[in-house]
Order: sequence, then structure tokens, then C-alpha cells
Amino acid sequence: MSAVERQNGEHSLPVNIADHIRAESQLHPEVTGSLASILTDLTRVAKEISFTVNTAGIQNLYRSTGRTNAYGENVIQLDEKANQQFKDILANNDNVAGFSSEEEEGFVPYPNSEDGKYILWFDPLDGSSNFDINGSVGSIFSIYKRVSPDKTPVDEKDFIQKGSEQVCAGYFLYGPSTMLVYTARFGVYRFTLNPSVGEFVLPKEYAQIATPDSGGIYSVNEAYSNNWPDSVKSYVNHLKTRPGATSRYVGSLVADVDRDLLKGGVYLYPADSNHPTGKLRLNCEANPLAFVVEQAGGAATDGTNRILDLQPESLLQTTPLIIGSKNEVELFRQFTQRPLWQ
Ligand code: P6P
Repeated sequence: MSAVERQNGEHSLPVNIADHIRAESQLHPEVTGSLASILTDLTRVAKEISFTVNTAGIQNLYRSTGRTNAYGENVIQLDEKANQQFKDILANNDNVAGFSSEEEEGFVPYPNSEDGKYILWFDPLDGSSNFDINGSVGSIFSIYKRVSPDKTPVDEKDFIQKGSEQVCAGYFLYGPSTMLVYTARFGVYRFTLNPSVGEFVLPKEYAQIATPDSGGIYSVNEAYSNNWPDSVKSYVNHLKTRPGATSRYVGSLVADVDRDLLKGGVYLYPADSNHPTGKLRLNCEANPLAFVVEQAGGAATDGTNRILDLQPESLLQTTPLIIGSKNEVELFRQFTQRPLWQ
């Protein structure tokens, strides 16, 4: 039985990720072996960071490094170690010409990888407020084809492409289990790490995830409601009046978005008087998550524009983010009476 038949047949056992990638490569020859090799390396990163997160308290990794990142946030040892694990594993993949990360000042060319056709963005570990309370945290990644000339070092224009140019994106979620959720434009797949064998496996119900068009869950930090524009206050107050409305806010972007992806609903981190351009990072947070959610039939906007249509002006650009079920995101637009975004 071929990998494709096993993946698409009435297989009783979950498909492991190596067979899945082989099947996808057979089904979609345009998904080159290079991209498949990067995804395989990312599964290695996920397993390493999963162990790091699970043992961070024992390894005393919650200590501050004494440094702040480009966003002025305190960097703890755990952030630094996760960032290094991404860098070290991808450094061995000649298909990766360079990367940028939330923990880096700029972008980083990989020496001797000028032939690489891809660049990556990643947020190595997001959800820092959850680190030491054993809450769920996540890593986010995004893969683009380079636009700078082959056989030259990467340059900034490779790293400020529109999110619609992504060829692959996804996230790792470190919670009661470790999940890997990704899309390469052919649907969204949600793998679970089987720690007994160290393999990511795909339960059939998590292949080609379709997010509900609507959902009663809304996820926002309501402590900031006094700083919101009136239109956002009206939107959230309206959500509360609907049957089945419920509020969930983990304070960890990957966990909040992943829940809404499965159950329906909306996560929002709107612009407010303290965050006039939003808090979340366009390149390494909003774009990859928007790519995944749209591939599952959802939507993501900055309140006016489709996230994936935004042309980044800088590596550090932040954006408001309203993401989740398409009807809930569309409703936000109606409340904010913004130009029709598509
Ligand atoms: P606030 C974590 O620091 C993060 O970047 C996201 O994971 C999370 O959704 C958001 O910030 C929480 O921000 O301002 O509500 O604490």
C-alpha cells in the first residue's frame, strides 16, 4: 500500500509524519523535496523544544538573560535556548538561505547556503507569561521562497514579503501534548507527538481541518477594554449577548488560535491607545497564523485589511489581529464600518 493510499485510505492507525510528507510529495509534485526536508527538520526542532519546555524548571531556564529583545521585552534563558535550537537545526539544511526570528535584531544569512531557495521566519517560543506556570506555549514558523538572486546572500526584501507569498507555515503547541499544525497550501494538518516513539502522528480527524464558519468563543484581554475604540467595545459587548457566548483567554497566542481553529470563535488583539499599531508581530506571528487559519476556511484581518495582503514595511512591524471563524471576523468589520477588505 502506497503512502498516499495509507494516508487516504480507511487506515486504523494514525499516519506518521514521514509517510504523510511522502504522500503529500506524491500528490503534489510542486512541493519540492527541499520544502519537505525543511518541514522534516522543523519536526526535529519541535521535539527538541518540547523536551526543553517540559524540563525548563529542572534546567532552571526561567532565569533572565539580562537582555531585552528588539521589542524591548525581557529575554529569559528558555527563549534563548529555543531560538538556538531553531537556528542550529536549520543551519544544517542547505535549502535554507537565511532566517529571521523574534529574538534576532535583523535577518541572518546562513553562510555557504547562498544556493538555498527558502528563508524562514520564526517566533521560537511565544506565550512567555505562561512559561513558569506550566501553561501552554507555542512556536510559530513561516517559510518563503527567497526573492533575491540565487547564489547571493539573502537581503531584507526576502523577509518583508506579503503573507500571501508564504509557501508553508504552522506552529508547535506545547501543552498536555505536543502538537504540530502546518499547511503547505494543501489544507491544514494537526499532528500529535507520540513521546513513546518520538514520532508525530496524524489522527484522521485532524487531516484537512475545516474551522467552523461561526463560533461562540471570543478570546481577548478585556483588561484593556477602556483603551479600545468604541467600535471594538460594541463588537465585544455584542458577542456577549449571543447564545452560547463564552470567553477564553490563555494569554498564549498559539493556544488561543489553535482552540478557535478547532472549535470556532474569534481571537482578537485589537489596536488600542497603548498599542496603536497592535502588539503582535506581522511577520513571525500574524502572517503564519493567518495562512493556517485561512487554509482551514477561516479569516484574519487587522480590522480593515486581510492580514495576508499587508505589505510589511519593516522586520519589526506589529499589527492588530482579529482571527478565527470567517463570520466572526466579518462581523468585526461590520462593527468597525471599515472599507470592505478581501
Ligand atoms: P497580553 C505573549 O506574550 C503574547 O505575545 C501572545 O502569546 C499573547 O496572545 C499576547 O502576547 C498576550 O498579551 O497583553 O494580553 O498579556
